[in-house]
Amino acid sequence: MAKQWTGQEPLAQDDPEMWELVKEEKIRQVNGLELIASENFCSRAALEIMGSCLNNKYSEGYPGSRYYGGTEVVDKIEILCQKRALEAFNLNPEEWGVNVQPYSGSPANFAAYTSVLSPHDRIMGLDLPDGGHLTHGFMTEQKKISATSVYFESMPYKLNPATGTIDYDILAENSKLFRPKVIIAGTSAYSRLLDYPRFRQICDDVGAIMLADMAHISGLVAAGVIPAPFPHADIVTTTTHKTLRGVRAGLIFYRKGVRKNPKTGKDVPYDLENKVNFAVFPSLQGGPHNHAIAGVAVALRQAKQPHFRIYQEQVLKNSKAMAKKLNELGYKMVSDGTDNHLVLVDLRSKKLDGARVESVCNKVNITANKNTCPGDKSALTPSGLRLGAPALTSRGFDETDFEKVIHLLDKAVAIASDVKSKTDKLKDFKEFLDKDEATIKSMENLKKEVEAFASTFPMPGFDDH
Ligand code: DSN
Repeated sequence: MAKQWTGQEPLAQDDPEMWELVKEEKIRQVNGLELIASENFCSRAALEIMGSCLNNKYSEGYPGSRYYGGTEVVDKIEILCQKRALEAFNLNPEEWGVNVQPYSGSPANFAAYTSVLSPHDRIMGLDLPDGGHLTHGFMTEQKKISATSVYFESMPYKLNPATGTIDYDILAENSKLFRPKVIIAGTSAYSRLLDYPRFRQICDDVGAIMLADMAHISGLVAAGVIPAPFPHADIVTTTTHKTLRGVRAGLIFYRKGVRKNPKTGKDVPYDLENKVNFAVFPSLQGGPHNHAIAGVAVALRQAKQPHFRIYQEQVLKNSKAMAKKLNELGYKMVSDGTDNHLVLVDLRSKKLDGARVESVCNKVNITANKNTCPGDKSALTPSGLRLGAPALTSRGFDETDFEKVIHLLDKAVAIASDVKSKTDKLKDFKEFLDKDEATIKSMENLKKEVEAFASTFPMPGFDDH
């Protein structure tokens, strides 16, 4: 008689098909060069929490006020996560509170908006082609794309094409005409630091709430290696799995106490706490993901350790090393360099685009993403390639290793260039990559070189490496 299923069977036995796929992905990650700027390799400790019993618990509500029983332990976990979130960013609990329940960055942003905005209120965020995020109000001439442009009236601000940096003067001018209720200081593909005091000034001039989305840079901020938005912003959102290197989730920080009205000089009390908490639950989400909250707490504790600062310093050094090597090899970058964890390569000077280079990179196990550059018309064949240092730095790559990474990327670009000269549309280009024997051979050789290099580095969080 067949043995009964008990629920104790390991994955390899219970679902061998899925086990094989996870193994395949593990091999891809270990053997590849991960350059996606928003990705990272989470610690083993935080990953352990994601597979723990905390996954099983429902706990709608907040600590001390839940809609289910049995929440004594998850209450302690959520309170600990809140405490660590404030500590990680050196925030005084009298001045700042935090909601740790958002499932990720997009819901965190949506909840933050709905906490202070009514439908059709106005927002201004950096346009997506200029380095902003979808959730900062993205729409095209034809269509409102993000829910944040469907439910709110969105007017983007842009980069100055001459410098590749945010055009604060035009933002200031347009904000006086548009009168937004919220201005978002945040980016998804921008390699320079944000001028938070300038954002504050612009917000004050029009009476707007300043919302900083620090998702990409929150690890750098926690380590104190770049300026923090907290001294200037009213609300700060972040994901927890990018430079912060935790499990996938989101956080919303909100001001408490009072703020001086810059025009009248009078103290105005903040009323964000209840609004933000209500906007997350019950307005947007259901039960919090307690395993993710605990995993975030583990990562936030790590963010206070000396090794974390060393790591973030190395991320900055590696990003600069990438920019320097790219420059030496004749690549153009938006804003000509970097102050943070990423570079945005503008492939127009190589008569190429991000889509073609990304396709070749994928075949040789270099993972990067195509990205729009200022002035791009097509999101399908944008000119840019976004390259980030956080993930490989977590594997111990230093500046010399990043030079080698760019050298390997340059070989992929040479293949893309050759194939482009022999093909027409993107579809032909991709078909050629799959069919042309000489190209397949050069990609196989490059893949071997990439994998021989990448696989020698350690991989945090994995058992068998
Ligand atoms: N995918 C993340 C990014 O690249 O910014 C967030 O959506």
